[in-house]
Amino acid sequence: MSHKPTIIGLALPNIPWEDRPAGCSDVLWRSARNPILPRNLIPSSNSIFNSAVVPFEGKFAGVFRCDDKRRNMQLHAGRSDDGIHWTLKNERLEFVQTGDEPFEFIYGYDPRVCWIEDRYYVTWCNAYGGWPTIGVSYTYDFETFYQTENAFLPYNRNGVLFPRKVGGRYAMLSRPSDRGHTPFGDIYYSESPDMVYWGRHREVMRTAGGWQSTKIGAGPTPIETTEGWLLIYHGVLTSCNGFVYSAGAALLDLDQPWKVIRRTAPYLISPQMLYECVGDVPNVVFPCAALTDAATGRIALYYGAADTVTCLAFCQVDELIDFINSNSM
Ligand code: BMA
Repeated sequence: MSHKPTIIGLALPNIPWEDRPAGCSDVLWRSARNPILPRNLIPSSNSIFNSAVVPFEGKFAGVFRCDDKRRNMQLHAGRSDDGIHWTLKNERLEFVQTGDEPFEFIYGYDPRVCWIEDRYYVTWCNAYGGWPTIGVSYTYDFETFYQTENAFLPYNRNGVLFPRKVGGRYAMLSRPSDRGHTPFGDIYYSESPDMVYWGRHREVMRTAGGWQSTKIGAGPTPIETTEGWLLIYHGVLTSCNGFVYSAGAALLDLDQPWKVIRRTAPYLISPQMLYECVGDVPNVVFPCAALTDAATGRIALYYGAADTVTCLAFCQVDELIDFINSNSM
């Protein structure tokens, strides 16, 4: 490659950051402060994980998956000055209904937050009549959240928006699934002219060997780079002790994101630290958000660990893209 791959986007000088520890040769390295959100940060929470954060008014805001002490899956809004220390509302997020048929909130989990044009969109796994599909809402201030139409019919999970229109239309990745703990799953691409009607569905990628052999699902909002959309995604292996959730990365074509340029054969991160291996669901790393600084190429990746706590890891975009190129399937 003749030039250094870079992020196409805004600078974020206050991105949370720690240099790669001495002696570490991994392309993605964990924060020494993990887990950054403990499971009991707010009185109502049993666990806080698989959560999404974005830059907001010079600081940070986010939507967090907090399972409550009844073990119901809830979404909570949060704020932070530095992306590390968070203040979460103890009460779950309530949606203002915008449609003619108000949606009852039954459960919500695995939120993603994505700035598009003039607002922050929140997508999540939303129960419609009790079955999972992709909920859609938007907010301007992380105080009031307006719920719109679900993107798809049940059963679907891991709905992840692109941060700008592609070919003149909004774009979303998702993972059609089933009513249970889905033992299959591939990543698909869909387009919408208006964020209500979704179609022109395209297959992006299927399961592959090893860590990504049972199912795969998009993670954070795709990151626009000079080499394509950088997609960090989770992959699941079925071991004799159950599912193991790891994460890898792919590069998707900028104009036709359903076309995979390359994708990693090895994982970038798998459950290895105690807080990833021990918790309510052992052996899970589940990325849902990434902060990026286009000026330095720094990426801060937020991921849930063991369905219990929220963690942070770091990488440099040029090193990650070199890794994808030299470890491609
Ligand atoms: C998936 C989702 C995730 C969770 C994972 C492991 O189906 O429910 O929220 O992290 O299972 O339990």
